[in-house]
Amino acid sequence: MSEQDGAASKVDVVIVGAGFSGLYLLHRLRGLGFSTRVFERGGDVGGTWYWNRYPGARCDVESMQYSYSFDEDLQQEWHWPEKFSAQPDILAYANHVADRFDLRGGIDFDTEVSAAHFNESTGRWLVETNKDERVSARFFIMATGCISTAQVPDIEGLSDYRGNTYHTGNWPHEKVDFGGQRIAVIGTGSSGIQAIPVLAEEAAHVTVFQRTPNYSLPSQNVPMTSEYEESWKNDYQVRRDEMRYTAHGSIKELNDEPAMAVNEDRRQQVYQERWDIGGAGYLGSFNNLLTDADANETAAEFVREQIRGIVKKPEVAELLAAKTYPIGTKRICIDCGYFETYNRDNIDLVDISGGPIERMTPTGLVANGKEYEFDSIVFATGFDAMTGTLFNVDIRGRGDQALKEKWYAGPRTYLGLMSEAFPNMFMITGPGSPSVKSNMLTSIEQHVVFVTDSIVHMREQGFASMEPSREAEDDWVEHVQDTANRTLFPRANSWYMGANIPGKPRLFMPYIGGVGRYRKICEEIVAEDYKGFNFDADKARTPVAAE
Ligand code: N01
Repeated sequence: MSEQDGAASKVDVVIVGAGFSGLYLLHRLRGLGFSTRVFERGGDVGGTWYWNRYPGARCDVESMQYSYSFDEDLQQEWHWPEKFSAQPDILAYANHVADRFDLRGGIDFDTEVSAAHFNESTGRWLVETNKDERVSARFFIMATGCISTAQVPDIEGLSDYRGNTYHTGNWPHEKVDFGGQRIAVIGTGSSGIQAIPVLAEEAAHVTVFQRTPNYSLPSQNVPMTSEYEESWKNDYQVRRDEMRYTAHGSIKELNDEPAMAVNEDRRQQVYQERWDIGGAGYLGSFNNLLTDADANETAAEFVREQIRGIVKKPEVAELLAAKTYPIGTKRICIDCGYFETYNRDNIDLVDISGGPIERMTPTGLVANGKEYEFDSIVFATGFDAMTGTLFNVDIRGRGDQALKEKWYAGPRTYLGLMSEAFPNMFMITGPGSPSVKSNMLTSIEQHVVFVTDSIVHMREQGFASMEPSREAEDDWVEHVQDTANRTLFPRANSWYMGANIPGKPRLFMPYIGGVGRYRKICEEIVAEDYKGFNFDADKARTPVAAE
């Protein structure tokens, strides 16, 4: 694909995705006077909240914190109905933002970017869509989210099955009526654990196929109270600033002492208090739960004991109690009555840890040598996370190098923002940044500001392109891995490690050094004249300017 092949329009920036990253990018770049095109494969805004409409879907970061901070009026005016919001409320918020800042008209919906090639002679990206449009852009930004390529396992005979199939990450827009149906749910990650209690309320019978049990904590979700809302709104500036320098981009109290520094009674008391409060703050019960295996085991065992207390059938409770990896090293799940659901008469749990689902049949599936019949099958089987969506676009940088080829042994980025040999291409919350190990909204805002500030810097300095040095990238990749290797995270077969996708390189993809630490590193890099980035000052090429 070359520019002579007929690029129709020219813009400063092409943005892929109209989720929370793409919306804020569009708003900010417009305000700075850059011309933009935004392509979104969905029919409307919202990204992950547009696609993940399964029953029970909600966010497990508190809404007062899982929201934009860039506009004071917006954060003062918006009202969240619950402490942890349900998917429809978060999607309504995304739509409100799109309308409030008049963003919708700047987005091409139902349009997928299929390729983006960097042209070395012009210093521009040629971007191609599935609607055969070609756009030439100075900057190319992948704002496509970290968990947006749904994964249906390659089970023999999948196409033979004649019932309905659904994936939690690609749920129909119209209400699905499971009334009177026998349904299967395959997968017990965050999505399955949220969906199963709601599905069990509705369906005649639910059979859950569990490959690996997950640690899940109660959300203890409650309706928003005016006192709580006001406590945030009266203090938003201060609290948002605090969030930006925390470990996970949200305010959760960390008990800054090691688990073994207190006696057993005190440990149990701390765990009980945190369990009762609800949410992921449980993992902050002590400061070494994710670095010390013995400390971790005390927190894990407390959760297993809760499961044994909730689930009436002891053999089911034991199957649900995770034992093969430390708590928190697979994404912690937050639920509304998940374990309680197994006390219902209309649910069965099938352990498939000993071997995969053997095959699908026209009426159901075969597992552990037994045949099951279902009216519908729900795949809650996760995503090709962090890299899958980047690889779905044929991205080629200098020397026609494909991103997929460069990253064959794992993602290689500087700060999770850029990759060497791909000039002027940015990723929002890319691999190697805190991304999925943080409150995504905090990290998205930081990346959007970094990227747009960099583009403004280039405009002011008359630079044509920006790209990390190979050395800076190598050092960062090593730092990301070293940081992960000092924790317990590599011990779990998680999607953080790429372990859920057959053949995917096994390495820890997000940066676990902490949101605050990462932000300070970025600030220092900018203060040191964008240390580690090379700028092409070739004035023969068009310097950055609004077109
Ligand atoms: O996906 P997952 P998810 N046969 O990969 C199983 C975010 N999120 O959609 O553990 C049988 O976690 C797989 O088994 P195993 C959040 O970051 C957030 O649930 O690989 N089973 C696992 O049980 C989350 O982590 C929110 O052995 C198969 C499940 O399917 C991320 O999205 C809500 C299988 C997949 O779990 C992804 O969550 C929802 C197979 N062939 C999601 N293949 C909130 O904010 C996979 N599995 C609350």
